[in-house]
Amino acid sequence: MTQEPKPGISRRMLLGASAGTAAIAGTLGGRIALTGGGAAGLAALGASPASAAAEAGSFEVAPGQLDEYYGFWSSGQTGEMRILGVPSMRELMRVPVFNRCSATGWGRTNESIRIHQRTMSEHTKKFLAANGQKVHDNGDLHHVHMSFTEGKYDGQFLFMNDKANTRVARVRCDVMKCDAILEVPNAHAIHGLRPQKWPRSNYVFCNGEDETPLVNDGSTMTDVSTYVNIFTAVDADKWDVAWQVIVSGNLDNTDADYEGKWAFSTSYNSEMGMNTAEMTSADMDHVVVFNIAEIEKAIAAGQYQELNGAKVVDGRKEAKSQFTRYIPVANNPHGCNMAPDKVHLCIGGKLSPTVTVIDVTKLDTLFNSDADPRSVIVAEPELGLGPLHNAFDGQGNVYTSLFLDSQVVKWNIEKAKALYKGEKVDPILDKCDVQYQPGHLKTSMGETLEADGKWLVCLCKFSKDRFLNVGPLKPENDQLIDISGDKMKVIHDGPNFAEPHDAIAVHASKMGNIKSVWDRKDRMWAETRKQAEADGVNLDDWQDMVIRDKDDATKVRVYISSQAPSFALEQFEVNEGDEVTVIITNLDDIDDLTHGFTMGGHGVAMEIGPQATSSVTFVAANPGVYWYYCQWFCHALHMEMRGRMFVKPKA
Ligand code: K7E
Ligand code: CUA
Ligand code: CA
Repeated sequence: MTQEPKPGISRRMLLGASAGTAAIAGTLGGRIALTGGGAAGLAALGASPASAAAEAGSFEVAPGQLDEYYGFWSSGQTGEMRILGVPSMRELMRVPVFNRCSATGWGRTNESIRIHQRTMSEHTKKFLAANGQKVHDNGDLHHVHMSFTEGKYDGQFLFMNDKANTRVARVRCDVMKCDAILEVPNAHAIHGLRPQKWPRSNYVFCNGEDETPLVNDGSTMTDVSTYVNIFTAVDADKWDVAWQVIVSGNLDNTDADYEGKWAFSTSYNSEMGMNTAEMTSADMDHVVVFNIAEIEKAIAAGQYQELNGAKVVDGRKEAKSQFTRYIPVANNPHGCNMAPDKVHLCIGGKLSPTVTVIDVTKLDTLFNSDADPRSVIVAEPELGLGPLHNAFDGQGNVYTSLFLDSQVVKWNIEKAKALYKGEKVDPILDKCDVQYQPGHLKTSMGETLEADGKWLVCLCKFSKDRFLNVGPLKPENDQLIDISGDKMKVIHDGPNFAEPHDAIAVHASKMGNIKSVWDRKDRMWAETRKQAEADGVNLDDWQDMVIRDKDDATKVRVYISSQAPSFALEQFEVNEGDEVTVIITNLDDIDDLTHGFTMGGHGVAMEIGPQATSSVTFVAANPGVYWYYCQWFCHALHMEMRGRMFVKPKA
């Protein structure tokens, strides 16, 4: 469905008018009222009710109204997580994770560097030392997923991957800050990532995509027989590796079942090829099934090898273990999505125009008998060109992105199964053009038992002509599609920056524990508090201190509290060459009263939320007067919220 702008009709009106009959009405704790009264909605925008009737139907999240869903978006190579409102598609927040953030100081403040450094490998430490950096400041964040309790989102954590530097991270939902990053050993390029769904997210499953020698110490590049890929289960609470499995072929996307028994991964390189021709040479690749109970049993019995601190078992085909089974599927599969009916696992064919449907209740027989591994396949409908990912409406239907066809196809699982059995039925219910070439797509609550079939976000890799030209680098296009009726309807074009791969839409009722003010004792700055205590400073008090370290006279700690519109300290003095740590505590406890600290000319800026403490360390290399200021607009006298650092020349 296309939306041709007409003279005299604003884009906003078009949005209001193009939603078909998809009026949504909901209240949520009295906070949310999304009303779909066509005529009333348009009248509020100053349009005539007559034109509303002509276009039929309406939806609107008017100014001051709240969205029904939180959308958690990945940002690809930007390295952050984003929060959007759905269905308005308004961007609400950016949460820096693997990237450096100029606004919040993430990746530069001591608190964030500690989180980054806590689990850094020796290899990375050496690399960063040689390159003069404190942490990697790029990431490639593809997949964001929320923690589950019994198959439903529990609003506790969000988990995400960094393909670029083989890391996984956790974001606390109560404050929407990253609190743990793990560099996964042995594996390379963590791509697919999913939490366990049942009984809760004890594990986060992580796919290593890039093959390397198991012991990657530079002894060979050419002996490809030494290359492996690694599947990792991360302990979601400790944020450390629980166990790893060596597999045959590589690993692309992953998902878990609703019984806590299995994890699944697609592999596009069962060939273990080192170039595109080799990686696409076989007729079939495979889906790996991981038997969680069998792996846990072996780990508990000590039947594993330890490699770089991780417990590793061998699940390769030739090891003939009870850890894995390999189900052949058409060459170069991609998406891996477990349906909320708890039975059907859908595998995107990518090079094949099909989606392969696996009945997970048949998997036990694969582990207990010599059954043909393909006997667990119950449907393989041909849907269109380039099927990548699958999403669900909770009513037995699947939405599959067709990359090459630039379409979303809606199809029915039971009909596809009937067709597979030889009945003459067409499983395809609808096709919808999208702009253009979609990758992931996600339905509201669709990867949980509470899939509600209301909205579909379709993340298109290209926007081409949909927006004003902004130069050779174009935005991507995240489209919102109404799936509440029989026919899909594109409601909204959402330009987005490099490069969302995946998103989830979580009903706002799941997010009740988000705070507006920090807890003064928050664990994020436990180490800073400890240092303050040792220095005899009370962070909860309106005070200021400049303390020279007892053991290292070149180290200075400057404690400053802030209350709009002032810093407790209007000036301080250090010596040329000192390593200065500025620790700021925001004593304001009002919603939305964030202060900042920017030290002019020193590459330093940070956010200090209400009741938060933040600290940053820099070297005062050059003598002179430097102003510091609050860069977060906080008061009518915000411009005046500044002070001076004097750097005294060496004698
Ligand atoms: Cu989930 Cu883009 Cu990493 Cu498919 S991947 S598109
Ligand atoms: Cu404090 Cu602006
Ligand atoms: Ca292949």
